[in-house]
Amino acid sequence: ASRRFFVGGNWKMNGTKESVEELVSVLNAASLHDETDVVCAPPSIYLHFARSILDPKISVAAQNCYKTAKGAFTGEISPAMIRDCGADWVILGHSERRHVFGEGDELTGQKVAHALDSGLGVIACVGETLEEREAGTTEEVVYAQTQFIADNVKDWDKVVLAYEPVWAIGTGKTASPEQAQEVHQNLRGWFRANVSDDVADAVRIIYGGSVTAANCRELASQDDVDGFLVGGASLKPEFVDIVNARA
Ligand code: G2H
Repeated sequence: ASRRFFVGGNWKMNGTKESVEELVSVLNAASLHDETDVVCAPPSIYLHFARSILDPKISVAAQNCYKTAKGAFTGEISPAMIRDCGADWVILGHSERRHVFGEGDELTGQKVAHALDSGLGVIACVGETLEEREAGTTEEVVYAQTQFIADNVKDWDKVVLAYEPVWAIGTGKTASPEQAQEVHQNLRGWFRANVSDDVADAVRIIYGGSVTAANCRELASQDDVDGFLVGGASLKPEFVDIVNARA
């Protein structure tokens, strides 16, 4: 595919200043494919620190943000603050936000709109639960989630869609390359039918859910898999192999 490969490392709620320094020194020293966009998403409290020591060729993302610039929203961070810390991206609608913290499609959409308005790129996540997959509603679920995101996007250049089946997240159960390709291809078809041919051809659809150095190459070889959102393995040196997964 002609789309630029995109690999994000979602560190989730992990790390210390010391472990961030160790991981950053591994990443800074690694030879990362030039044709791949690499983004690391540390916990918000380490955003500024990680940005200050990471090689500029690696971008930084926050893992979440709120839907307004400032105000009385104890515990939240805004896209303006994320940018002020030197980061360019934010992950929104991650399944842990949806399922652990009860954030719905509407709030996720509002966050997408505000983050884009504020100049951040957005890694927007969708994905079905095991129950939904077994009920045969995977497409219905991911299309509905994508619609809420699309309703809030004007410029798709700043958006990457992450397909993360909930049953594959942190479970060690990766979607098979065929399962991932099927949903990615269907999502691209959804863009063709509901947004435009140009967006369908250009938008990066990345896969997340137990991606490792061992399974990344076969996944990366699928036509509609344009990269990864990596959790557990992004904390380890094997993240470098995942960044370089595309032959
Ligand atoms: C899915 C993924 C990163 P993991 O949440 O967003 O995590 O690779 O640990 O399944």
